[in-house]
Amino acid sequence: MSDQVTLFHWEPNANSGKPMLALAEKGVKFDSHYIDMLNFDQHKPEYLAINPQGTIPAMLHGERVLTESTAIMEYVDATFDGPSLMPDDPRDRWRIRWWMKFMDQWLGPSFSMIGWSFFVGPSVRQRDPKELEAAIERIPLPERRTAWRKAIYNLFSEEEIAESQRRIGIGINMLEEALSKREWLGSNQYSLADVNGFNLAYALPLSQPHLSNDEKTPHILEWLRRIYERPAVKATWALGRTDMVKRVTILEREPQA
Ligand SMILES: N[C@@H](CCC(=O)N[C@@H](CS)C(=O)NCC(=O)O)C(=O)O
Repeated sequence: MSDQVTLFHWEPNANSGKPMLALAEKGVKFDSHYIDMLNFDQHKPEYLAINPQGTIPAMLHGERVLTESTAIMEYVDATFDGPSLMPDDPRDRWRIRWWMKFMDQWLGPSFSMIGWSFFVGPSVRQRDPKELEAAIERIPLPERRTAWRKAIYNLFSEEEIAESQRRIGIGINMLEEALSKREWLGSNQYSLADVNGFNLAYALPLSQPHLSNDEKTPHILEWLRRIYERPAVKATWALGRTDMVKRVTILEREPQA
């Protein structure tokens, strides 16, 4: 089997950023294919031939096709040399998987709803309505079709947004508490939980300044800044193209006087 790694990804953010950063942390060279999500590249036949669900990311390793961002990260960590992103201790592994499940299933969708409502929708809304409708019709998964419709036509209800905000508030408190007990999120070493968490939370001080700031959540801020300083993060975020990911520079430390 060829060892070639190809990653189809959008911005280093949420789901795409997870395997991008895991590969960078392991020092794995990969062929990067930027899928412009705002141009609906993920629903074009050439990409559907790789992932018929029309979602990103997807990774090719030789002949293998891998989907699901968190599962791809675990594959990357287990397959390639380089620093381990999963400790050996079963309790640490449990905690890391606990956090990843919590983020992927419960907290992440709330961040996503806010992001789609404030960034994705407004980024495409002004395009030709007929083209947009045709683009929506081409989306393979009904739930993604619904998400696009809500984003484009601004149909997220006040209740939905309020519920997402509520969950983000709870998630921030949980992160702050966990990070006040140990240096990293899931164990005493930097792990997949931190990679996952950074992708979700890197812009918190900008997107939720009233809930996450140096006074209210000092441990979260220090954790984000420490991760931001890693060379793998710098290399990964340099692959971003939109203003959304440029927000990461909020984590730059103030120069010491
Ligand atoms: N559970 C999947 C979710 C993948 C997913 O929904 N990705 C979003 C981007 S963050 C996507 O592909 N959206 C494209 C679309 O909805 O058209 C994973 O973690 O890989």
